[in-house]
Amino acid sequence: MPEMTELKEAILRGDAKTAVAATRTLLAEGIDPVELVTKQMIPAMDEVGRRFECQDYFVPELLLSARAMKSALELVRPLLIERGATPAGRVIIGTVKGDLHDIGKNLVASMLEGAGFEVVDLGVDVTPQKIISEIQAQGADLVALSALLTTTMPNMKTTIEELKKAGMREKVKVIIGGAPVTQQYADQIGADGFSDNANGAVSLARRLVGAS
Ligand code: B12
Repeated sequence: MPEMTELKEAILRGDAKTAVAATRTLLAEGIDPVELVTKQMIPAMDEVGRRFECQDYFVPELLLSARAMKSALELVRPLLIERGATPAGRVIIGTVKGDLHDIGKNLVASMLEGAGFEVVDLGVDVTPQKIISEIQAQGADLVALSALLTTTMPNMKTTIEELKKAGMREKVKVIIGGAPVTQQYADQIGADGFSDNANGAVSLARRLVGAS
């Protein structure tokens, strides 16, 4: 049986094959999928970020680690979703315009699905117009925005402003997150909530749509 740390190390090395094999075995051994994500996968990506900051890692290493993380997450995702019960509300989620980071957003989406929300994932580089069109087409209770770059964070503010202009701000709650985002920033731009992790995103969403 692989050690839990084998998964973390495989992500750090950007070794998708080993990351997938270790995840598969650990899940078969009955390890809690949430524990795999929070104790191995996220800390691995945190360490990748630290190495990038110290210039031990460069963009190619980031890409390889991100690919390993995503491959492993694909196996965990259905298990997180399985936990869902009755529909708790409809969430539109996306990474804001200009930003291509989607690992955290995908994790939040899976956890929300696991908590029984119907999730519409608009992907990355999402314009306010795309969100507005989706609300017009199908409606939503909540909009969840992710940003990982300080340069794209302002697009969260723009999205909220565009929702106001479209007369939709009162109809949906908006929650935000991503590594550089803070509660202070959420307050500043008039978001309804912020969380720095996927579990917190679920509690927040439940509270805001009255599903808890
Ligand atoms: C992987 C990665 C990449 C990958 C992304 C792959 C992918 N498909 O996502 C690639 C290689 C493509 C990439 C590219 C770039 N990156 Co990059 N990247 C990272 C890295 C190492 C990890 C991010 C990650 O996946 N973390 C793991 C997840 C699980 O954590 P998370 O995203 O924070 O999400 C959690 C919470 O924040 C929260 N959350 C997230 N979203 C939401 C949403 C809601 C609503 C809520 C409530 C909560 C929530 O819950 C999540 C789960 O716990 C970070 C470093 C870091 N420590 O963040 C740098 C980092 C974000 N990148 C950085 C940079 C500079 C870049 C590039 C500009 C590099 C370049 N020179 O090209 C490009 C930009 C591309 C673009 N336009 O977006 C910088 C940003 C610096 C800044 N101040 O803005 C960072 C911080 C690295 C660094 N220390 O310098 N990157």
